[in-house]
Amino acid sequence: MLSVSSRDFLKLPIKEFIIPSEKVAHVQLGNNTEHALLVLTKTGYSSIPVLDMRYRMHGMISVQQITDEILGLDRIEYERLDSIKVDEVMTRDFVKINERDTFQRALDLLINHPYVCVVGDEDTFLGIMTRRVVMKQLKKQLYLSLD
Ligand code: 2BA
Repeated sequence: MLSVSSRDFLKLPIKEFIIPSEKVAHVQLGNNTEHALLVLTKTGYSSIPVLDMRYRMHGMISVQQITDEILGLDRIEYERLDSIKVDEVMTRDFVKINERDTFQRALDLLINHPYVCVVGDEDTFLGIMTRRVVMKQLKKQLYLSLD
């Protein structure tokens, strides 16, 4: 049974748990997939957001999507990377969340997604909410409830 404080906790706005945009690795629309693969490999993340020059959110791109795109019959065709744009490969079907949304909404979404993008007006990218952050907060809350 949830304690009252846990119920209140679930209703908290996500604002204070967001990883802010300036700390999130991203690529831009129009970048080629060679650049995207470089950013993904250097940062170690498997998927990152795709933004435009005005920092609006357009999609997400992953290592898996890129390698899938250049998979030939019996080899990976790396030489094609510079001619394929991020826009051609990224997924536009992504989950977004508002900074006024509750922790509970983020928790529900993060069951099926490793991270969700937080957007403001006109899809302006504000940052991400990740499973790791949610797990850390849940752990804190659980330990508090045991005291
Ligand atoms: P993944 O890249 O698949 O990473 C899965 C988990 O592995 C991460 O979970 C984190 O715990 C760890 N991890 C991976 N690369 C890391 C790194 N360079 N530094 C520290 N830890 C790393 P979460 O932290 O919950 O992140 C979930 C997903 O959110 C990541 O999935 C990634 O797609 C995205 N992400 C997280 N932080 C990001 C950032 N600063 N920039 C861009 N994307 C980020």
